[in-house]
Amino acid sequence: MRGKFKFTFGPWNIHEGSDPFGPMVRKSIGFSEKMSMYKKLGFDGVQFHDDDAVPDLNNLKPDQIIKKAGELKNALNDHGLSAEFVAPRLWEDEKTIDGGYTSNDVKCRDYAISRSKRAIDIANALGTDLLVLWLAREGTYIRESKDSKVATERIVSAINQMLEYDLGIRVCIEPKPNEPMDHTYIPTTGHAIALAQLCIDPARVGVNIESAHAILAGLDPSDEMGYALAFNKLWTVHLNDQNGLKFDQDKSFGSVDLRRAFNQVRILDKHGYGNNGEWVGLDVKAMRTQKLEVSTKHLSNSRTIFLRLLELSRSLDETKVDALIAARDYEELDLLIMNHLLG
Ligand code: XUL
Ligand code: MN
Repeated sequence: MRGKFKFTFGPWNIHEGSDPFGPMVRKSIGFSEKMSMYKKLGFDGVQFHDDDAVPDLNNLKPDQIIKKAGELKNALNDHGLSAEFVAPRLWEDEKTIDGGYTSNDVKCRDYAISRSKRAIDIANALGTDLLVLWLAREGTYIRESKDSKVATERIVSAINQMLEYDLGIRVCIEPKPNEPMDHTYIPTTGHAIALAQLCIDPARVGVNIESAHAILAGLDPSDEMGYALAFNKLWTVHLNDQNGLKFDQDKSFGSVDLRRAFNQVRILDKHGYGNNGEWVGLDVKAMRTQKLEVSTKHLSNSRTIFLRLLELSRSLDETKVDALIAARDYEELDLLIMNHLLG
């Protein structure tokens, strides 16, 4: 079965270019202007952090949050766009300095859970059943500051409270091994899928695999995807690229390692990704050097590369591949793939 591909990105993927060492270099673009850019760039869906959808939500009551999210839903409809997921942003507030669900302070843990419930309310108002958890600060700078068994149990308990709060919500963990933390508790797809088994309804806990995060863990993103597909748990992806073990770069898809990108497209297509409504999400950032007028090219380029790699994947002579596998001639298979990629 072939895949079916439609694309999303988040408003944070059109950004001002600030980094830890320097300020913004491009002016901010408001969300309503961004909304009008999606279709032109070839995208049909929007990924949201809770406060991308409802700014200043900490100062609003739950019913006010739902009302504002409802207004946003109407605006999305006007643009012909869907909401793919909502992710509680549990890494900026002062109450999440030491983590959200794994914070050592019970008041901060309660805040993280209540904020996650607000994110679920927003997801419902926006018409999506997907909640993404990037567990940004659920880890440590020094091992002694938290107990990893207790932390794991606290993440499970938090997810259980979300599953109980809304019997229709699906929770999608986005693993990442480090940054901002030295080590996080759910660094890989395997950790996330195993964690799902500890939850009260494992069938409603899946993964969002980000290419760069897998690479930062020293793993191959396409193998991570295949693993999640074997568990029917690949519910979304964050495609991008990453040049080795350093800060999370969110480079355009395929821009570092075309073959690695090809293999991600190939595994998704071979196993019918998208036929159950899954989206191809991008999590890419424009280079800081990019001028404002051309600061969305990383998005359209990533989509273009995905589609070009899809053509290559579909035009690969699978009979030859099978014959070389049967002959165990992987050197020739290597050359076949490289020649195919070189065109
Ligand atoms: C962080 C990251 C986040 C999530 C969304 O590395 O990838 O942008 O994807 O919360
Ligand atoms: Mn991501």
